[in-house]
Amino acid sequence: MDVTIIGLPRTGKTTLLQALAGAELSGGGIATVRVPDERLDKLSKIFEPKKDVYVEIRAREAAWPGVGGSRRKSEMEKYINAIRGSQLFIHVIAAVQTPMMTAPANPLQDLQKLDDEMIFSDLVAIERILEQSVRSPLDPNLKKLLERFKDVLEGDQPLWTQELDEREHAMITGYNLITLTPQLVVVNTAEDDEGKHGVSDFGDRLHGRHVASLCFTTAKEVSFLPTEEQELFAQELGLDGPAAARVSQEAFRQLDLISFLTVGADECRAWAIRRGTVAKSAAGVIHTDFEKGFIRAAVVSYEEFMQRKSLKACREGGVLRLEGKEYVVQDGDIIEFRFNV
Ligand SMILES: Nc1nc2c(ncn2[C@@H]2O[C@H](COP(=O)(O)OP(=O)(O)OP(=O)(O)O)[C@@H](O)[C@H]2O)c(=O)[nH]1
Ligand SMILES: [Mg+2]
Repeated sequence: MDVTIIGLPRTGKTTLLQALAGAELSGGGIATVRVPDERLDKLSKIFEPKKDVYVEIRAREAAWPGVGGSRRKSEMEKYINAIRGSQLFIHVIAAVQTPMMTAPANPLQDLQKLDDEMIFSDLVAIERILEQSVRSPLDPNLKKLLERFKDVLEGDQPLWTQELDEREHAMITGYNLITLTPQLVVVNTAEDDEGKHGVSDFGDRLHGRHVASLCFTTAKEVSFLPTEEQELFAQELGLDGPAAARVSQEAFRQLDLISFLTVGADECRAWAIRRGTVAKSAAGVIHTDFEKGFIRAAVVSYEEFMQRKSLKACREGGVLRLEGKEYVVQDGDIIEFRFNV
């Protein structure tokens, strides 16, 4: 999953990225974050596979071009290229005075400011497309959708608030509208204010976004420790856990993702899918051949499995179910796909 950290200057974006990566970042600036998964930890202990593969989040930072004034088209293009393909924006706001900040921290105002900029940017983009359509007419359905979006934006609402069906989604993705990408809000707090900034601080300005709050500098220090020590140190500091764990958990919530697991002597692995995904599509996340040749899925829940600790015992105990292509995969399902190639 690709995510981009956005936010006003000096809010702590780089610090968060380093905290997620657990290291100083090299040139490319991409942090690969392993989504912690206790279930996979435990399954790997049982199967002792050659490798275990966690869900990965690739995160990078993109500074919004020229806040509050001069913004050249080339800068905007650069920005759009930098964020292309992101499934989620992590919108960082600061509730703590960071060095070089010129005014007292005001997280609500910052949130509003960047939201306004992004909404305005989409509005300009849509107006441009509609103007051009006078000369080369648009598909009537696309035009209708753009007009609907224009109304939404003019009402100061970002586009991620809109439910789109698959057809609408396909029509609009090429246009790189910035507020179509869902966002998670992450608040950079003072050390003693961890977890204190929540939904109630921002009210309806969140437009449905989830909020996580943590002290980025502390999070960075914790993440630079050896993995075994991180959890303990976080506990001692009274933190909810390491940053990578907390932010990825919220990212999953924001995108309504769940994970299913595959197990075996070669590999134990976690896979992220949207809640509500049916077995046949879940198979396609692993391999298109699995989806095309799908026959059945043998499924056991993680909890049932852990009572027996082997697939053979699950089969014998009658808890390994055979499900068809329409089965809605549940969080923590352990699945073995049967397919034809
Ligand atoms: N005191 C304090 N300083 C912080 C905190 N978070 C970040 N900083 C400092 O604030 C400065 C800016 O942080 P960055 O992470 O570079 O912020 P940024 O958003 O990436 O900044 P730009 O990329 O320049 O827009 C750095 O010197 C950080 O060490 C914090 O929670 N407390
Ligand atoms: Mg930075």
